[in-house]
Amino acid sequence: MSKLYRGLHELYSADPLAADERTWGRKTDPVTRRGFLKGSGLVAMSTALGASIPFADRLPAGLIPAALAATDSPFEIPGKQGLIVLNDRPVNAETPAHLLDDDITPAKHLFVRNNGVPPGGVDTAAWTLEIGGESAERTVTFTIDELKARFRHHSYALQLECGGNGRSEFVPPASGNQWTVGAVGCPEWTGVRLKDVLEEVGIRDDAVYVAYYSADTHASGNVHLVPISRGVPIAKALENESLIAWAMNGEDIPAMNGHPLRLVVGGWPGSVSGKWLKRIVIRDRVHDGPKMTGTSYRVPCKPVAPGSDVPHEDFCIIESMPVKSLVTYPRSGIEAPLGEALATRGHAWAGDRRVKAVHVSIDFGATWQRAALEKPRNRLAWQRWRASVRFPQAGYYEIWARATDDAGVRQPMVLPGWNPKGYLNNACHRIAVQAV
Ligand SMILES: Nc1nc2c(c(=O)[nH]1)N[C@H]1C(S)=C(S)[C@@H](COP(=O)(O)O)O[C@H]1N2
Ligand SMILES: [Mo]
Repeated sequence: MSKLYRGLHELYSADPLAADERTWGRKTDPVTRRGFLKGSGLVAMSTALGASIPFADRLPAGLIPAALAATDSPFEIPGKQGLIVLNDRPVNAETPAHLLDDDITPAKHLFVRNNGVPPGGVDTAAWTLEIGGESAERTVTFTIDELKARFRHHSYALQLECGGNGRSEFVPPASGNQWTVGAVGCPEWTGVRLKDVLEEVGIRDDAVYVAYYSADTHASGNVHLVPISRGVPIAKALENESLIAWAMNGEDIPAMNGHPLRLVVGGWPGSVSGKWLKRIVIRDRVHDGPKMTGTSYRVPCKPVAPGSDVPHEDFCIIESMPVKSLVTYPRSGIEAPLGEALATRGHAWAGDRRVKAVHVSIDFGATWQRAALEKPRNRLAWQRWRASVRFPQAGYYEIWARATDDAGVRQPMVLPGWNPKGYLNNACHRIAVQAV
């Protein structure tokens, strides 16, 4: 087996669906180890341990018991079957590309990116959201029921992608979660417009930025530290699609994705979409919370040579994410019958922009064919593409997909713009197919 195939098998072997698909090489047992998530996974965890956990209520949310963490079989997070766990302290898990095939990403297939420890024992009825800050006319606190009663409800499909998605391809490597391609998804979110709530409270003329504070706690256990508090320029906050959401796909947002309330600011790095939302501040300056300053979610303002040491003052804050696409069908590693057309498909998205075209190649980028491309369901939702490919003779092929946005910018074939923290890798996605 080549290195590529070994990599693919390792990546996909955690998927319990693997057993009933034709794939090359070694088959691993379905998942045997389960991650522990407070409230939802206790029974599963006890079963896996073969013992009850007397101090379960003291176990930090998301912590995987050492008895299970010590083996090297893959993890599974209850409610997130098939996701690949990259880290359990804090929990970070990504979705294999073929599990992102749905137009609207189901809750179980939305990646999890936690910077700290999620709040336990959430009481939705008692949850409050405070709106304030130096550029707010006043400070107002809302319960979730008040938000629901006082403002119009809106639902949008909004794609959410971690700024570090694709980091694993950086050379020299960048530290942080080694996401491959699956820190992205496009669920349908329901809530109220951030704009409606901010305007009700009152926005002063000197407002520059809108930022969040949340209920998760710092992984170190230090209660004085905030794991993450980020924001966006006021214009982005006031867009119609910037939501304070309580539902995902018509149900409560999953605990790991921010229940009971979160921000969803589509098209920008996922880190601006604050989960477990407790406070919003209208700022008279660029927000300076944790993970806003230094080199977090920033890239060199001008391109640098790979491995460069970049002075702090030469970094710029990431805004819109770049154009990108995924091949979500077929699953990498399948065998395709020779002589038959193979229907392939995926999604494409482009941050604040729209995708204008998607092309696919089966000859390593030498020639390209144009794929059919659907309109987004709404602004800032990903777009479905489809193409039919035919393999001329038996052997090994790759399907490559390449999207172009409405400003004419298209995905590079190889890692673009190396940067020290490993953000914004929008290189083309490739999957392997064997024609037989
Ligand atoms: N409160 C809080 N909000 C957060 C985070 C976090 O750790 N804490 N992670 C951010 C990051 S970096 C990303 S990419 C997205 C991930 O959202 P998801 O876990 O629902 O997929 O949430 C963002 N919002
Ligand atoms: Mo992120």
